[in-house]
Amino acid sequence: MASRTALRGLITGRGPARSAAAAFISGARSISSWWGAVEPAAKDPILGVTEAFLADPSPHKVNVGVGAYRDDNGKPVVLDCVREAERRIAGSQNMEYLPMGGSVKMIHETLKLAYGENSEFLKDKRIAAIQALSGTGACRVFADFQRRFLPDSQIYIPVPTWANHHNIWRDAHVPQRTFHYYHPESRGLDFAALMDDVKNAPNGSFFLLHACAHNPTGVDPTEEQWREISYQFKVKRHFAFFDMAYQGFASGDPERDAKAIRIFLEDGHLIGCAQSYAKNMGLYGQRVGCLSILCEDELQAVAVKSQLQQIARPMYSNPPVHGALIVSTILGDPELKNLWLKEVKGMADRIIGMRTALRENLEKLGSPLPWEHITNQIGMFCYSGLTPEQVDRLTNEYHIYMTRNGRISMAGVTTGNVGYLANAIHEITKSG
Ligand code: KET
Repeated sequence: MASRTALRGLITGRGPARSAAAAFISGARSISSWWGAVEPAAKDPILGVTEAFLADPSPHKVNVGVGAYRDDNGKPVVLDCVREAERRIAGSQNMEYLPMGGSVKMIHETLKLAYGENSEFLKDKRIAAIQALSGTGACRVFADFQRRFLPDSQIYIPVPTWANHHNIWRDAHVPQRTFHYYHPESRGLDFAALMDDVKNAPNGSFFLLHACAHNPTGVDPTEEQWREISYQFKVKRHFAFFDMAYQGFASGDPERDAKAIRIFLEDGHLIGCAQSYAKNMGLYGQRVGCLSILCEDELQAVAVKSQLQQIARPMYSNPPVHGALIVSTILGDPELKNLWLKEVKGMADRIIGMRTALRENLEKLGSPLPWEHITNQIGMFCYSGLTPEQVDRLTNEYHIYMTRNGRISMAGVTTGNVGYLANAIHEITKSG
């Protein structure tokens, strides 16, 4: 009985039950001290929102937390190109292990998306690449590689960034520094401060850059600004690591969304890149992505790839096979690839439509606040400017779930809930 109360306390983390949990834990410690000191971990700021949403019985609840695309009925989407690939694969797939580095065919198609269809680097075999456990896994293997071969290096991370970037480089024991990115007053890029930070960082520093559709701000540098950043990186001999989790979601066209990377390549940088098919192919739970590092020559690429594989082997041995086969089936067939491009554009367009609808609804309600940033920002998210306390009110009073930094996943906004969302935002912001 006591232990049941204690366990409930441990789960809910509240009141007397919480103390009962503590007492239970210290009692347990006398029997076995192994895990007695383990405290419950803090909730993840993004995935914790999904947990809270799922636990809410309200029929009005809205989830604009995690960056996961929904159709206009609020339902998860399996793309038609994926369904067709599944149909073609059915029956022919065996379940054998992939090589440590993953599917060669999937990697080849994936590199073409980042480096260009006719990339000389691909032809010259200068890119060391492995299939990764989606974008997160790609970042993590890179961070471990950085730590292993350049143990004195640090990573410069934008403020703000995707919360998990901090966890990834922390767990890889790479010291973190930050650089200016977002300018809250203008709700745009703080380009001058960013450039100062790039100039003031020690020569040869590592920078984490969002290739497009910056998360959480929805603010990207312009092409001209990317050129200046690339130039300054060249002067300072910095290393650019691109996290590209949203290729296609910024402009609706994956080729255009690779522009920042292409500028760096034109300028002769040896970049690193994390790619993910979670969002742009809707393969979230399949965990399929790619880590690549552009090297000086083929020999270096062979060595680097072998070391990346060596990091993967004791961690997860080899990556999952099914998602990789879906990707290579789609991208290896011109007809399916075209269908995919059309569907990516469709997702991006629906999000743009919802941006306009949310802004219009707020303006129609007579909101005294400016909301142009909703339509100026791009990609999956709107960095609304709502404070953590305002977000708490949205959740507690209106059952609207989002991250406490005020980020709204526009991919979760629909024709059916945009009015409700706008009204709730208006109610909690109208008094200033
Ligand atoms: N990078 C960025 C910038 C990013 O936003 C995500 C996911 C990832 C990498 C990793 O995605 P993966 O599923 O490993 O390919 N972001 C959303 C989901 C999450 O937090 O895991 C999000 O921000 O909601």
